[in-house]
Amino acid sequence: DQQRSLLLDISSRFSPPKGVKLSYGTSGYREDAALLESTVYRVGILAALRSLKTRAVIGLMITASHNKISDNGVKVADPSGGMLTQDWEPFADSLANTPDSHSLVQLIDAFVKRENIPLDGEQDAKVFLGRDTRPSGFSLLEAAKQGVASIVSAIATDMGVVTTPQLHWMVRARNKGLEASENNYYNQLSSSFRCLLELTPQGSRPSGTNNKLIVDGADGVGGEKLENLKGMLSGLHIEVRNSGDGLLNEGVGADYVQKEKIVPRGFGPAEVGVRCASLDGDADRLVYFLVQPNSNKIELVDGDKIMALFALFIQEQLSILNKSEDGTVNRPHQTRLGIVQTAYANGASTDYLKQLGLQVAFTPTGVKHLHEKAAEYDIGIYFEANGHGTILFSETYLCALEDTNNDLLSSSKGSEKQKAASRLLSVSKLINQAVGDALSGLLLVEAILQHMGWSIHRWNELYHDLPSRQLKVKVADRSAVVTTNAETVAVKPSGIQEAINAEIAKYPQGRSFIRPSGTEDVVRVYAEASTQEGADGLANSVAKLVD
Ligand code: NG1
Ligand code: ZN
Repeated sequence: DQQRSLLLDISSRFSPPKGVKLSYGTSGYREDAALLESTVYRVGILAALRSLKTRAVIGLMITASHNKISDNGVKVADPSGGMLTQDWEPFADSLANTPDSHSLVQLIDAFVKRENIPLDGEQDAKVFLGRDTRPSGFSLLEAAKQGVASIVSAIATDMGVVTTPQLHWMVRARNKGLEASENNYYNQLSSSFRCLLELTPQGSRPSGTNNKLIVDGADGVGGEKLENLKGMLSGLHIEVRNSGDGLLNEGVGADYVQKEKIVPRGFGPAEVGVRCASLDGDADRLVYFLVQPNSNKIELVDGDKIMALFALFIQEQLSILNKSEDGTVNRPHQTRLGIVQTAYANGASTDYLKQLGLQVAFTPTGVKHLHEKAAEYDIGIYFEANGHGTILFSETYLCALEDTNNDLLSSSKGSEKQKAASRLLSVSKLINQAVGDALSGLLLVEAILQHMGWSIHRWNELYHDLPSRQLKVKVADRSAVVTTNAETVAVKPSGIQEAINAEIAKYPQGRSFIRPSGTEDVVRVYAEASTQEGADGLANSVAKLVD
């Protein structure tokens, strides 16, 4: 039939690279860009099929985030704007690895039948395409378009060069029946930011130089987008550096800053005392930092600390809102606020959050896991230490909050309660509900600092990080390491966990775990201890056990 011959015809132009096994990992496919054409083509097909199955718009993003410029990658956004459902990952894997057009057609045939996908041409499939600034993105975009075009009645819309969170946001907005252009995104962020600033308590706004923020754009797409956004903001002075003239991710960006704890290119002694932030290559990660005097080292304010700031602010608003007239907390109006971290969260951050009385849950690494867990609460906050995270508000909770705010607006406009409700609503609009977003996260950090009247130093003092060390070990087969309990315990190779425990026992406040990376061919080692020497020593001895 028509569909079959279309697929055979187009797919014969895209052959997978020989001898490479691809796998849809923590963040889709990621490889040397030269190896990816057929994979991106096939992910185009997958996105179109997913759109038919869900009867909604699907996103396809071409990026390799913080990885080097010669790499690229591709990932799919589901109708909610979140990551592709895990049920489809095995299909994604078989699709990418099947050797030729005939096996491809057979595979698709079988999957379409099994999933009951309406492939009769009666229903349109819609896929939004986006890419970051990598030079290879242009030809890979063509491959994605061909993939979508291989499904009868599927339409691809090119959103151009965008951040990963922008594309996810657009998919989510469109599926809610809203307008979903880049301008709509900027408008929503800037207007909710303005609302939050208007609700800042009198007298807490820091003045003068305190108000300047310098942002390292990783020489990627985020810097350029922040330049656009910043023109729409008042009450905040942002200077963007590394916004695309230098080499992407080379000595710059959130990943570099967080892992190396060294100033990014273009920052130096002149920035001592200034609030600085760093985005990653596709602007879905955000960290803050302070340049240390007389060295190229930085004081890192990581994803965990961003989360602590968000949690504190949300908790404060909830306690105002949920307090009854006699000062006690209204039980029926208790809001389920949940915090989600991974084993990489600094132990000091977990202690701090628990000491605030918050519920802290752990999931394996990878945004899809954190996101899913956070979605179980009325308000769920998740962050990875590396700066990827966001705040999720459940639909039910948001509706109730809208109602409460409307009631308060008519009964006691301008009261503390009403302001707290308004602030929470503004947060839900400012913070990207689809996926972690460095730009929206940055605006929320800035709004909260102004609300609290805090400098970055004050914020950084919320708690002190335990010294930590991350190492990676190249191994023949990383899948030899199998973990359980949110990756904190290694069940394979057998005996290794006992050996790790024996090392941990040698260090005060020692903690360490190993896990296979989902994005690189390595086993990662993490260690924490009361001193930096301890953390380094523990990481090194655990790495030796893996080797
Ligand atoms: P892997 O390679 O699975 O450790 C890394 C990050 C994740 C996540 C993904 C996607 C660490 C330790 N791991 O995953 O948190 O961000 O990349 O980019 O930072
Ligand atoms: Zn990224």
